[in-house]
This record gives sequence, C-alpha cells and structure tokens, in this order.
Amino acid sequence: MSEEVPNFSPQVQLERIAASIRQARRIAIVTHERPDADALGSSLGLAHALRKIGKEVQVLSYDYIPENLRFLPGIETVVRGNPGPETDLVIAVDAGEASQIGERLYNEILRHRLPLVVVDHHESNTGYGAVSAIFPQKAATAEVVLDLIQTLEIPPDPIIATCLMAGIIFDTRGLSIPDTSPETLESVALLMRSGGSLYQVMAAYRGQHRSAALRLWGEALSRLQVRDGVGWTAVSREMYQATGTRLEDTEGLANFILDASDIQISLVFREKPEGGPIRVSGRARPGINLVPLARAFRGGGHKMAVGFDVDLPLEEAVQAALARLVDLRRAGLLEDKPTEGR
Ligand SMILES: [Mn+2]
Repeated sequence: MSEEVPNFSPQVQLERIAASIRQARRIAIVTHERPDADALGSSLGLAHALRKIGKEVQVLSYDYIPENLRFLPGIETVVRGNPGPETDLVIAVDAGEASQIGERLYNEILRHRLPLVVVDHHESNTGYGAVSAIFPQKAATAEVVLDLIQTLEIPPDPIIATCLMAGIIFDTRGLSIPDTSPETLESVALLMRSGGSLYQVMAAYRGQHRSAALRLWGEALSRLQVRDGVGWTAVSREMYQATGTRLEDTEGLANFILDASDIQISLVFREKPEGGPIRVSGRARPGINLVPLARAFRGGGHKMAVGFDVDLPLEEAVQAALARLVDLRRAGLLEDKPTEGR
C-alpha cells in the first residue's frame, strides 16, 4: 500500500475517496477489532448510503457485536468473512492502523491486492490506505462519513442518520468531551432533521444495563480504591458468577468511576469468565494522555480512553499496571501536550 501522508485539503481528500467509490461496484467496509459505536455506526451508515447509489456493499467484522449496539439499524447485515477477490474497493473506517482491522482481514486485502481507502479521525492514523480522509479535528469518524456521503450527494435518510448519530454520541460520550465542537452539534442537528433518533441513540448510550449488571457494578464499586487521583477496581470471575453477569456487563464502569470528583484516572481490571489475560479499561480527564500506559502493555486507544491486556493473575496485573502508571506519571509522560486546533 502507498505511504501517502494526507496533506490535501479535507475537501480534496473527500473528492478522491468519492472518486474511487464511484468507480467501484462491489465494496467491502471493514473497521477495527472489538468494534465500538463509531466503528459500526460509521460502517453501517456508509453501507446504507452506498447501497442507495447502487453499490453492492458488505460490512465485515470477525468480532462479537456488543449487546448495546444491537439497536443500530442493519446490524444483522454485518458478516464474518473476508473481502473476496471480486471486491473492487475496501473502505476501512475508524481504524488508525492496518493491524487494527485484524490480521485475517488485512492479509486477505494484501493477498488479493485490493484497493484500500481509509476514512478516520485518529490523529495517530498511519496513512496505510492508497487514499485517505483523516480528519483529527472531527470528534467521530461518523462525522467524516457524513461529509463523505454529502460529497457523493447522497442525502441521509433516517437509517443512515441514526447510524452516524450513534458514532458521534458514543465517541463524544454524549457530547460531553472537549472534542465536541459547534460542527459536531451541527452534524447532529443535520442528522436529526434527516430523521435520526437522538432519543434512541442517547438511551442506548446511557446504557440499558440489566439489573444483574448493576449488582456487579455494586460489587466492583464497593471495592473501589483511590490514590493520588487514580481510582481502580477489579472484577473477578467469582463476581460474575455471584451476580449472573458476563464481561460485557462491565461496559461503562470505567467511565462511571471517572465521574467521581476526586478521580482523574480510572482503571477497571477484569478477569474474563473464560480465563486468559486480564483486560483493562482506562479512562482519563482532559489534559491526561493514557496512550503511553496502554502502549506499555501493547494496547491502544485515545488519550482519554484506552484498553489493554495484562497477562498476569488479577492482583498482580493490578499491581503491575499501577506501578507502570506511577512511573510514567512521574516521568511526565502522561501529560497531554496541547495540540493545534483541538
Ligand atoms: Mn471513532
């Protein structure tokens, strides 16, 4: 693939992607592993739009679709599988690095030499596509997709609008993070006028937790520890058993803990019911960058929201991650230097 650095104006980038879409007939849309609302909402919104102009479109993902994203219109059309050799164009959305698409999918793209274009908002995007539209000033990839489908002169319908709105609402944590701009609100307004349901998306965002999940959170919260603005807790296999819950019932817990007034960084350590490494979710307030912590354990994410695995027993994993956090913080490596235009 080309190593092109995207230094064209946003409109030129969008025109170039639009041109490759117009030429293609069979299009595969791929996104990052462990897909979130922006990944799936952007993929599905784009897929619906491209079908409206006669394209044959598949959304591909090997990963489990989280329960709270099943409300996305068309979620049942996401298929596990590879883009076949007959694919004319692969569009990667919301994936900052080729590796995030997943080895299996990416290898197939390389093997069949399929043209790959990238639509994203991660500042860290490596520009792995032949053509890219990467707008770090956007709060969500869904906003970039909205610009793209407008460039293609496809008016958003209620289905497209709800999918894209989900990407924006979830990635901005309900329009609450500093990346939320007047343009973000204008995108949401446009999507509402197109028939998207802000009510439905917000309800899904707030999380329709089962009562069993609330009991699990209660267990986890009663064990919350706080030191120097870092709040952490651990979820053990016994806790899932006692409450009748699963790993995904912890979704949202790290954000919830971060809302405590005396906590600037939250970490939730989770055993998986089936065993394996400890999965860690980290969240932080503006001005803190958790990516170096995630990288130290070969994970990744955004400055204020990361995920990584620690291959140790639960209590040792907690101690290892906290020790690394303290070291990085002391070295000043978790400070988020202000960047231009954000
Ligand atoms: Mn995103």
